[in-house]
Amino acid sequence: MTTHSPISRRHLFGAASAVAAATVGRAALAALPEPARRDSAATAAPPLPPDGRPYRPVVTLNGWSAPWRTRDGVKEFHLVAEPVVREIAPGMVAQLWGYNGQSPGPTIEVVEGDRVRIFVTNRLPEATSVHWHGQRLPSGMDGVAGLSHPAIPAGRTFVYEFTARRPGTFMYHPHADEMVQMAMGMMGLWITHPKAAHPHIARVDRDYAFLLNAYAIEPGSATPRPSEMTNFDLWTWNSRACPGIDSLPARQGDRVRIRVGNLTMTNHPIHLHGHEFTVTGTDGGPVPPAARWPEVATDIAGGQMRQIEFIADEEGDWALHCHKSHHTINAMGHDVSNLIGVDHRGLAGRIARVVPDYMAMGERGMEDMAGMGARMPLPDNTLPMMTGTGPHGPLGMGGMFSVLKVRRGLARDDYRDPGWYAAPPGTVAREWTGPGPAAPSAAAAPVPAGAAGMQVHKPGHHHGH
Ligand SMILES: [Cu+2]
Repeated sequence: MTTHSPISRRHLFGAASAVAAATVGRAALAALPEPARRDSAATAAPPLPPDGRPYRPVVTLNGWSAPWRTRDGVKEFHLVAEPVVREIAPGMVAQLWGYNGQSPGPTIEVVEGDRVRIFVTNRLPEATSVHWHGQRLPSGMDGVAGLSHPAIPAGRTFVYEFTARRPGTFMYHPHADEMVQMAMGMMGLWITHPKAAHPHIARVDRDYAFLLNAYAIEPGSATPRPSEMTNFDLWTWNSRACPGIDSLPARQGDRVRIRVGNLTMTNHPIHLHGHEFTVTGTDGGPVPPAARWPEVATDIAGGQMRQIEFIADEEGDWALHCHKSHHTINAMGHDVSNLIGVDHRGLAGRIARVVPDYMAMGERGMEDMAGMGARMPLPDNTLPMMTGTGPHGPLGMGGMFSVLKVRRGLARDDYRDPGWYAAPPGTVAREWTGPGPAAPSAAAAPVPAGAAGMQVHKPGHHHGH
């Protein structure tokens, strides 16, 4: 695996441009839409569509939507596959592959019935392709290198063109050396909005979208290890890990949609606190209302997407996270020994003299580590395993964790972090400082011998009550 420093990235960029100019020709290159680029991992305020049918845009968490150019009634986008530098969270950057300056690439938003043309320029050191996950399209546009069309060689630009036939939440990613290219971060979201009122698609006040992804990046390094299948140490949403994932603000009473696509190699049960939601859509399309049921967690398998919806009617700060507890921590960085229940006072210090950075699981669990980020010696460019600070102390979370922030009186399109919830007096769990429990009463009836044992019901021998 080669690694790309920012310097070699710039070098590659220039070299690839020269190759493209020589092979595509000046006239064809002049016809390409200027590729939009973004260097920041902040959530971009969604722009309203400048032309074409109107829609309410999605908010891509820590991401953005691609601008387009309309030519002869066709929406033209330009994706540039290239090495990128992505901040995973403050204190850690990763050298990934992505599109247009970021991983994931920009979200493509179109309207049902739109004719769409996507130019894909390959500035990677190897061939790639783009598969439009979930779309109905001509088979030659499906992006499986070698099956649908030849792979896009390094330095070349290919054109995909099809009609966005059905509304829904979709994804895009390579189908060429995909083990490497997806492990390196090449993916993006595709949203097709309905062209008119749809019986199974509600109008929502806030429409969030993110992809589940995962990286195997050794502590102290910056480039993912693409051969990894199970032992990932960074569980991310849109290539961001807690505390780097932006919160999801909502005005109290808003109807909120969250679209989640999974491009990892395992499933993720996504859990929302304080509200019930229904799954209103999958990558197969909108779910008819009669087929929906309430949930507080929904499992999303690899290659699936789920659209959940709810009314944000409870004010407060509500966790939204993967329910696999190993997915809400960051890189362990050590083979952590399990010493729960073992008194190891002094042991860690003695081992640390022999093994630098040695860390044992505390004999009282690992909660002590939650506030340890600042004190623990960590290799450079490594996130603490449990991190983040809430209004009441260390959060002790990492990975796939963010917060739905429901507030009264937020402005309609205000996506700025409203800060921590100021809970009304008397509504926060607190330490009990009253008297302890009464001593067990000797007057309690003794348990008759055998009462706690198993009762055997013989066939044909009915016990009445
Ligand atoms: Cu998970």
